[in-house]
Amino acid sequence: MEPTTKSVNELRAWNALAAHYQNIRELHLRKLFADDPTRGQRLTVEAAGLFLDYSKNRITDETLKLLVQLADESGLRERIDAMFRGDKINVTENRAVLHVALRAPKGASIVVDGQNVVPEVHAVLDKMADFSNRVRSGAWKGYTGKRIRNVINVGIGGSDLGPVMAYEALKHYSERAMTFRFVSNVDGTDFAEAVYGLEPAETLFIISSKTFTTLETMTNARTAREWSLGGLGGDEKAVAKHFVAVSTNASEVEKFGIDTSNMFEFWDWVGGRYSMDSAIGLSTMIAIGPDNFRAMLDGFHQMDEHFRTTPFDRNLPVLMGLLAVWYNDFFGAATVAVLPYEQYLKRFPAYLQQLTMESNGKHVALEGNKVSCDTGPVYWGEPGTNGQHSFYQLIHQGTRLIPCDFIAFYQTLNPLGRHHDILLANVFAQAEALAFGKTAEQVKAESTPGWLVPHRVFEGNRPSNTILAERLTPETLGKLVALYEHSVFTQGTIWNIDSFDQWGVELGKQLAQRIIPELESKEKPALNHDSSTNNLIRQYRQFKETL
Ligand code: G6Q
Repeated sequence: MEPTTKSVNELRAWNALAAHYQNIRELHLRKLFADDPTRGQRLTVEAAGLFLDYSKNRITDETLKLLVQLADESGLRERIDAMFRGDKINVTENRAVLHVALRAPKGASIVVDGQNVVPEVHAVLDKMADFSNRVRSGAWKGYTGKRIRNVINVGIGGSDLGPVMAYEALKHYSERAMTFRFVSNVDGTDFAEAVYGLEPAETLFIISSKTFTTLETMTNARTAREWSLGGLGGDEKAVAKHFVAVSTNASEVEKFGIDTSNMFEFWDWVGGRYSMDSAIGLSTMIAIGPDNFRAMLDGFHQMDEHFRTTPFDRNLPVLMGLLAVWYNDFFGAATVAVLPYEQYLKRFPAYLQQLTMESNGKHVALEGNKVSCDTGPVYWGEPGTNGQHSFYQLIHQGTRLIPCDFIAFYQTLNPLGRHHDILLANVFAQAEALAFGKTAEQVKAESTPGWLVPHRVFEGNRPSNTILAERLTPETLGKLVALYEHSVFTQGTIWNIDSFDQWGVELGKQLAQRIIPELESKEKPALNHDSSTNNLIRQYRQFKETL
């Protein structure tokens, strides 16, 4: 099928879905399951070791057929091919989108501007591996000859969230003799707490910034240099032993004073929020070692291949992306909850927030016209079972529909008595309760007083996906992240938006640059903002004068 430039609500499948929605909007999951005793096995798919149960979604076979048609009519096949081929599908920045090249095996060929980028990717990986091994073994010494025991990644957004999430997710595999910390916020507290109790002589900073110009990162990097040199006697030569950079911008790295032989490169075709598997993952590699890092890349690659080659009706990321569109645009569900039943994945929802919302939080289609439907839902979540004791109430009995992704593992990395069975019982129970609820009859049958019955009824019909995998390994983490990356891609393709730019973050940055001198100037500045902003600036200046 030819890709289309039609707006999404002009597509045949979209209109068929709108009509179909009217027919099935009231259809209850209780009925769908009662009518088809095999539904719980039938609506499942396993790929690359991830098992997806999507049976507890408010869909019929007809819904699925129409959603797959929507993917076809939206040109998803062509878009996938274009991405993997290295076409410049990030049109507003005129860039290829090739995070898939970061995990391509050595012999693969992916050509950007006439050049196969895969050998460069592997050259950087080898350089990272060599460096990581030297730091881990103690062969890399600090300026005073002491070995490095602490690694601090300084970066923000895509240069922070992936490394933080991956470190937490893979802590089980990490070098426990070393300390890993992360500084992102320009709030000095972040830096102060990150270095608290650490020895400069044993501390290595990784300055991670694609552009090497980001205000927060460069501010933190300069503070780090002062802290480091301050503790090492002030000799500039110490910088080479305690600072490395991950960037695309060699000249800025050099200006900062980092030896470019200690720079780990990546490329403009790697988007920030798609970069945890590039050199931005250097802290991850030092923590878990090169072999584990390569296993993670292999997991990513397995999911890439599944996404690239599998028919849409059995394609995990495509199915998840289509279901997200179904709820977002037809049920009007504004959010998706991601609920990992795995403590190590505690930062996974925060990571996904950037991946999903920076990618698909767009109101303009590729051609520049305003989109005709809602785009990117809000992604949020917390690990289970903690969430059950806070916000799940709203998911079960509130007035809003919140589709949930439950994530769990058959095997725990920390077997302790009955913990894991109890954990898994909870995840299964939550999905069951959301789908099937509890009727007034059931509540009455428990001798509940009449006035209390409505409060104790669970309507049910609240949809969820359940994703299961054997164990949280580096490889599994790679698969999970790639699953969501490609689900985001699928959604963005349906909405016909550029999932790879982020112009929405620019205005605030520019305004902050204008306000900084207004806060710092000795002279009272002439303020030309709105009356609220002017007043806030004056309030702050007045307070500063009292110090
Ligand atoms: C992600 C964004 C953004 C970026 C940060 C940091 O896709 O582009 O979050 O990662 O703004 O940018 P630098 O790596 O250039 O410092």
